[in-house]
Amino acid sequence: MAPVKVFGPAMSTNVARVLVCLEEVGAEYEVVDIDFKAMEHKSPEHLVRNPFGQIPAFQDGDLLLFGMINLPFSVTTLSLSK
Ligand SMILES: N[C@@H](CCC(=O)N[C@@H](CS)C(=O)NCC(=O)O)C(=O)O
Repeated sequence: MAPVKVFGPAMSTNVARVLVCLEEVGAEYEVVDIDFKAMEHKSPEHLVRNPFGQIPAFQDGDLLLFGMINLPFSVTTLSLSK
């Protein structure tokens, strides 16, 4: 299974929360840095991932998620698919 992707700087608290959940379920993941200084979070590419232009954003194959409220869903899905 391809590793899931988490978009955002790993030092961000909200990104770290996603990473903690992924560690908890033992999922393979890749952190894709988003350069805040370069306003990469407002770029057209990132707005596809998160229309609010915020981090974190989460990708599992074709599934794109944003918003911390989606975390339990995504982590449960990952747990069940292992
Ligand atoms: N409610 C959001 C919070 C995410 C958030 O506040 N991200 C901040 C950085 S930690 C952000 O992207 N700020 C940039 C902006 O709002 O333009 C979520 O659940 O994902």
